[in-house]
Amino acid sequence: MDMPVPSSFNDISQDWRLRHFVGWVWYEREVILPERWTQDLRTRVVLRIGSAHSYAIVWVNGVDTLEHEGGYLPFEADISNLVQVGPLPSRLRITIAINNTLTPTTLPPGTIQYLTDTSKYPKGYFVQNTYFDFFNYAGLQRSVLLYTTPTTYIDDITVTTSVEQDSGLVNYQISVKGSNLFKLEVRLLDAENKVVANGTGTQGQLKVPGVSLWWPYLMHERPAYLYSLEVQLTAQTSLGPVSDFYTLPVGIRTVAVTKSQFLINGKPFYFHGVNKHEDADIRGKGFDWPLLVKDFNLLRWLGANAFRTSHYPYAEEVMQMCDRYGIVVIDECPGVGLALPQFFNNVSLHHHMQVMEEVVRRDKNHPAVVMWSVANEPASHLESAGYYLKMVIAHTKALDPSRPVTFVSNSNYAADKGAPYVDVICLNSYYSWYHDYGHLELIQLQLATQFENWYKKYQKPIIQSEYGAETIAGFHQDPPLMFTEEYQKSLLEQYHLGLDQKRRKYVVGELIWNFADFMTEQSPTRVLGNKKGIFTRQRQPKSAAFLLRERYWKIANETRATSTAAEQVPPGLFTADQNVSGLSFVVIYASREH
Ligand code: BDP
Repeated sequence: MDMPVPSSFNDISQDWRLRHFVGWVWYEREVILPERWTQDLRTRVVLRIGSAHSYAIVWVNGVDTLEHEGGYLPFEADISNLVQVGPLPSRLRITIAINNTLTPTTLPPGTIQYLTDTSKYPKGYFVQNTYFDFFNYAGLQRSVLLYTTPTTYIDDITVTTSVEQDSGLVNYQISVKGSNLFKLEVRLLDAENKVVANGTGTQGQLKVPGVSLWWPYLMHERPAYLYSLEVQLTAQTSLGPVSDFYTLPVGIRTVAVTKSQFLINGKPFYFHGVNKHEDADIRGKGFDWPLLVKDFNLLRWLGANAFRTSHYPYAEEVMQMCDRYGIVVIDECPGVGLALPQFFNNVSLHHHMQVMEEVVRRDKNHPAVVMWSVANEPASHLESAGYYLKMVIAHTKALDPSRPVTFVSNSNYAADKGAPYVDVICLNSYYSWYHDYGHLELIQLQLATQFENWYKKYQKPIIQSEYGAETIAGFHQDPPLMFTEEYQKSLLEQYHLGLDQKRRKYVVGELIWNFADFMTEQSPTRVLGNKKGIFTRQRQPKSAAFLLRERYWKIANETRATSTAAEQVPPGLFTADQNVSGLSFVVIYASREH
């Protein structure tokens, strides 16, 4: 059958078996390569898969080329040897087999359960059990690309930044592959394309006097300032000279954590934002530009300055947008559903560390990423989980000493075995929803107890990383009853009163669960998915969105590092300036004066 890429395969067909399918699916297509790709042997041809959920094997012209475990990160292979042979035109058959089965050693983990009572189930009947609350969409959910580089090429760039008085410092490290006979020239350009610093060689430090820092959205009159690092490679190969060029957006900023604050550029930062999912009608978790730009416009409308990539790394285009819009990111790996003791084993630990390597390698240069999250709600009261989290966190810190590391807990403060190793405590709680449901009057007391217990024990800044209520858009009851828009609003209001008690002390953020309604497995407690969104799955606001918008703009105006009068009110109209891969245009549809 025809299958669009990128898209999840589940909601595309009319066949219910495909929607619930567990096992191997096969994608295949043919492409004809341009002659210059296959005839010029100084060209390297690469096949890159943005993500394949969850385990993938790739064949090129029937040759087993590449395997990858883990659904939300990219992988690639040099296929030059396979395409620079044989007659023209160079026809390429790409075959990708994908298996969405989750096992105790995948991330996220899952179990396969065989149901053997033949009076109820046919022979061989099994179900996939998962321990997380979103639908296990699968397939080629991000773009599959063919691209070229010269045979000697810029393989990787690592940038870290710091600030000294009014100068920015950009440390770079460049890895070149293919030859040792090369020259590297490095230039840093400002937003007006003026060269502000330059260097040579594989590593160095660029100094930017009078630096424009990268600030989060609403924290400064000029947020998200990006420089461009241009790297020019010239090299000698046995077939003659080659050159490669790469340009990397660079935001100069610092991140630090104290006992009670989260600092960006030395100023206290308060996360007021959302948790998201990659999720929408029909495409499932398939990457979609219109959806993405709509989501960013909603975030800006809301006055949100941050989100967490609950519960897996999002598409790279999302991260690029965050850099450009100043939306701060807690970058979470797919360590979700670590609910059973058998999931904390050595094979899983090794894989989890490898996944962190892939996340850090992919996202290390994004100024928007200010913290790594290695897991969501693991069974962190277990001794084995304590050791496991300690190891994953230590590994992540070794990979990137420049950012704090956390995991998101829903354990009791006294029982949690992972909290000693995090820099920031992230807590999920659902008072008056999963506990004491209907009793909104208990929220403030229970929230105060939660914060005080955790802070007293750990003396670390705390983020309320989830709270919320299931809400069916259009359901109304006053006085409020569960599942209505009034109940969601009232629950939020009670949480906000509790948060306000602590937010100038040691609570450094609040992230609503969830930005939008999203699909889950079917269950008696889910009505066509999880309905805790403040927007519907189609991105229309519930009443709570307006409540949150008022709050976020108010907090932003209070906590701004510097401010201008023009930005004291939520802008109804603004200029959209987008220039990221696959989306390169500027639309000016109204000026502030109108
Ligand atoms: C939290 C989970 C999140 C769920 C949410 C809920 O972290 O993935 O969707 O609960 O139940 O515990 O809505």
